Amino acid sequence: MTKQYDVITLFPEMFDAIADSGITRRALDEKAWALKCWNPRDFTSDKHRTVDDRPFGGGPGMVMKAEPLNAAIDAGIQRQKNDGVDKPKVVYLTPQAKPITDEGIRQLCEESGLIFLCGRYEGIDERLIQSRVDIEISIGDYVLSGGELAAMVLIDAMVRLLPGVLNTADSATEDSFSPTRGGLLDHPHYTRPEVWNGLEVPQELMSGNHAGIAKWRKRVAMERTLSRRPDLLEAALKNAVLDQSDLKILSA
Ligand code: 6GU
Repeated sequence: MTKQYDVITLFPEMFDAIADSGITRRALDEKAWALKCWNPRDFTSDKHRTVDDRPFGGGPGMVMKAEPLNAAIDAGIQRQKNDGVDKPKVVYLTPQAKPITDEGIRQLCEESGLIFLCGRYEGIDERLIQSRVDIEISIGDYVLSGGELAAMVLIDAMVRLLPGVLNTADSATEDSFSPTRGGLLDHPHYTRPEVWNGLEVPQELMSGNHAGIAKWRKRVAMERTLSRRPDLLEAALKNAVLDQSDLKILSA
């Protein structure tokens, strides 16, 4: 069924980036997912529509006030209820969390509905997080100006895994990190012309020998993983998705 995603954000127009282009747009048209943004500014009651205030204890920057976010979350939960999602989890995007992995994306993808809470400024009043947030997620060890890009990263990564979103030709089962690829990085890709800028396509790919091509791709994927992400190769061996006979391909 249609995945329901609501987003609490001061910048709803940023989400046009995933709603209006590419695979995520097509999947939205096909109702693989639905998106509704809520602006906490629309849940204020003062003349200036204030969403932030100075931090208790002093210090630089501003903090997002709890109440406008609280009311916006309620609106998202109510909308999901109307569309058949009973208790959507609230996800807070923050660099103060554990960075998500492919496995985390696949778990999140199982939820029928999610509410993404995007912070700006120095952060959000901790009591709102304590009271309303179920999951905190980071997308890596660097700091973004707000949670919006991180929420879009998560939504993009999830939507492409939904059944029927990618055609068989560009199936997600062959992506880097996919468990069906044994936790290896993807192999390189080539298309016409056969020679470009003086560079030839590897002969193995031109042979028409499907077993030979598969073997070449696996070897190059393993070499790439060894040189760029030895940590992934080690994990693949530990999880027994690769074994010593696979390693022999590397030295061959
Ligand atoms: Cl989820 N939010 C922000 N603001 N910065 C980040 C992040 C999230 N993940 C990595 N950096």
